[in-house]
Amino acid sequence: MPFRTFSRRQFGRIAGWSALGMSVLPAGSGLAQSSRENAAAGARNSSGFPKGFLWGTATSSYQIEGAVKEDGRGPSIWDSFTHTSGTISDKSNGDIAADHYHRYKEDVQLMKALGTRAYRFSIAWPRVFPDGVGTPNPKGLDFYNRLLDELLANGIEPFATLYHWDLPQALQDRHGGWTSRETSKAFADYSGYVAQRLGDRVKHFFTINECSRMVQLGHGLGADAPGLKLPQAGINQVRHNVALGHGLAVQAIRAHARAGTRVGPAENAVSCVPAFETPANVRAAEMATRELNAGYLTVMLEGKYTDAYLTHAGKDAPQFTPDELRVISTPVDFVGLNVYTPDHYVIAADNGPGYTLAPFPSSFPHMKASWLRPGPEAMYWSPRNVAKLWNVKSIYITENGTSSTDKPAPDGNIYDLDRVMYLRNYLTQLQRVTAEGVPVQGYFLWSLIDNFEWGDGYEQRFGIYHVDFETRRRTPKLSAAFYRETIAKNAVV
Ligand code: PNW
Repeated sequence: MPFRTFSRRQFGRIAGWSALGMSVLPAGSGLAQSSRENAAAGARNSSGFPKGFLWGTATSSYQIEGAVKEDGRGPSIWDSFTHTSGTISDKSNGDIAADHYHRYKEDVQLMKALGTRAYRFSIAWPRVFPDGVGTPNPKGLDFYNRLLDELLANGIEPFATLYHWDLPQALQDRHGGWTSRETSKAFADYSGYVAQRLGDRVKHFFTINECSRMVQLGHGLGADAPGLKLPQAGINQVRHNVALGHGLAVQAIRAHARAGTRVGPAENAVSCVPAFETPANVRAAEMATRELNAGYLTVMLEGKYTDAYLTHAGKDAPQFTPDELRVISTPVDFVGLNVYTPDHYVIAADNGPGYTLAPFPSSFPHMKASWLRPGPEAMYWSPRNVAKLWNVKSIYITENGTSSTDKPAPDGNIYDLDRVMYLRNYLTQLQRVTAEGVPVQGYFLWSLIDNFEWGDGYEQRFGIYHVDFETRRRTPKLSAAFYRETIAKNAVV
């Protein structure tokens, strides 16, 4: 347990936060004692989280690992995409990224210094199967063996995502990637293999990260790998194949992992917030949640596409069989939700769907990234609507966070007050939803360290530890101290 073995003084030394006076405590007062007192205070205090609430951080393979040609890793569609001109705003790539492949031990110490007890990371499919299918690459899997051992030795529970968008290029070349069900099947084979090999230490697997973004940005807008701009029928078929891949993977993991292994999706569900809380608006936001997630969580949890989805798609509807719908809706153990921003504020209306999605005024505020409009209520309504609509009994917030300008002040520290403000407000809503009994069991802050932010390259920093991309040195931002204090108190601070 990190609390027992780590003092504030050590946090200051390892994380370098001593300059802000965070590390000074009377001699002998270890974090172990203060954290117990704090947790007790949190339980009494209305800002407290449930006892045993799981605090963690999240990352993904291509965004942090680097080492893209090491130990037999095959190329992924993100290697190809970043090396195509005009795709990434700062012309960068993930070839080295945060060099986590070589610095994972240091990064585990950063997690420990925060007091986190869980870590969500992703496994790079092309490290394990360089060709997508066929002969596995033991050296690739070994990296994750080393990482898991290091996490467990430091009291941190691993939560593994099987797909965070780095598809083996071979599958794109051979089958057109997710445009073909062959990729859905290959994903299940890879998932089953990983579950068998790592399932002695990984008890929680997420299948696919954010189906919605990889479908829309990767296959519709062309802004993410593989950079396709398919017609609507093609996009709808990819969406179906991805959902099928999720369902097949759930079955493969169940077939190959140890008993008691838990599995579920990690989805950036379209977040629908009542514009203000009247019973009619609350009901309207529930209906909008179901319809606007029709091709993702709704089909995964209900086993059918909604009538409105199929009517709207018309001749472009995906081709599917009843058997595929059964596979897609294989029961999951939990739902992971990435929550960044309210996608829609919803108002009840006397129209066909029963609601209006209010347009955002141009004056609505945003964080550093223009898409990231702060609406902390999304952290209440997303899990609440998912739990209510589908009777989900276990939810994890698999990502939440923001980028910030993150310029060091003259004293060298990064006072990321906008990130602290954002996190405090979202965590206040998370506390509210847990206090009302919605079964959210853990929270993974995106992200542990600054990393390669896809099309935005290194221009959007989401870490609570700053990474100098020249030296790869990690330095805690003020938000790291904020998160550490929140965890120690198990309450919003
Ligand atoms: C997620 N939106 O992407 C991804 O899972 C991460 O890999 C990424 O680094 C992180 O969030 C920050 O962007 C999202 O427009 C991108 O709502 C866009 C949205 C949501 C999530």
